[in-house]
Amino acid sequence: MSAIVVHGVPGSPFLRSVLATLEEKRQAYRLRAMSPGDSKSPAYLQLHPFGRVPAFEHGGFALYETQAIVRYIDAVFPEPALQPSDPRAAARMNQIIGINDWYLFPEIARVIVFQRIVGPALLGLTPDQAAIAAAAPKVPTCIGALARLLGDQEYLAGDRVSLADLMLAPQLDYLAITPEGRAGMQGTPLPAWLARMTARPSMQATLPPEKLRKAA
Ligand SMILES: N[C@@H](CCC(=O)N[C@@H](CS)C(=O)NCC(=O)O)C(=O)O
Repeated sequence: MSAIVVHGVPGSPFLRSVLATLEEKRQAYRLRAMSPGDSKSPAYLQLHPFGRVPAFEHGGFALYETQAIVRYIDAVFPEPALQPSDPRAAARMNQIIGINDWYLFPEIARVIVFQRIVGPALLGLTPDQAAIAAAAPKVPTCIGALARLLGDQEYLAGDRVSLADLMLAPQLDYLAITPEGRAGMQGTPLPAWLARMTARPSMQATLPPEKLRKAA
């Protein structure tokens, strides 16, 4: 089997989704660890023209966009299946991945997690309180929607872990250690789900660097 290479900045939640998916599949991979500025280098832009992480290579096939990568991994390495076969459960999984890509990351995590954790820990920045205050009112809508979709299920798309869980857990693992995220998740089933997810060997094997975990 061809070697898998994943490019990314350690600590990136999208990178962690790809690595945790590979861990769930018990597939070996090589992480090409990048520094934050490297994603805009001419060499990396050949792999990912939008200059984001992660990027993925498998036997001459190069791919970017996390949800495309994790779906590819699930297709190429079928066991254990990480996408439900039931059409409604699959639709829920896709809906939740969409919520991550359109609302949770760009409107909330990219601001609050960056300002409170990533910027201070990796770039020495001081949190921009105005940016945090502008993003905070969006937390209840997004977290509330995710909590309702989870309901009393074990995992986001039903009783088995799916790509929705593997996309969301790295994002919420960070958000949960910010005051805004903690308050938003309090009283919902999300903390118990997150505890279940973070206890999985795949999530334990892909923990962010310690300085990021301690920064919140
Ligand atoms: N849609 C992309 C988003 C990836 C993304 O935004 N990654 C962040 C790190 S978690 C990044 O590259 N940030 C650098 C930047 O915004 O320049 C995906 O799904 O892979």
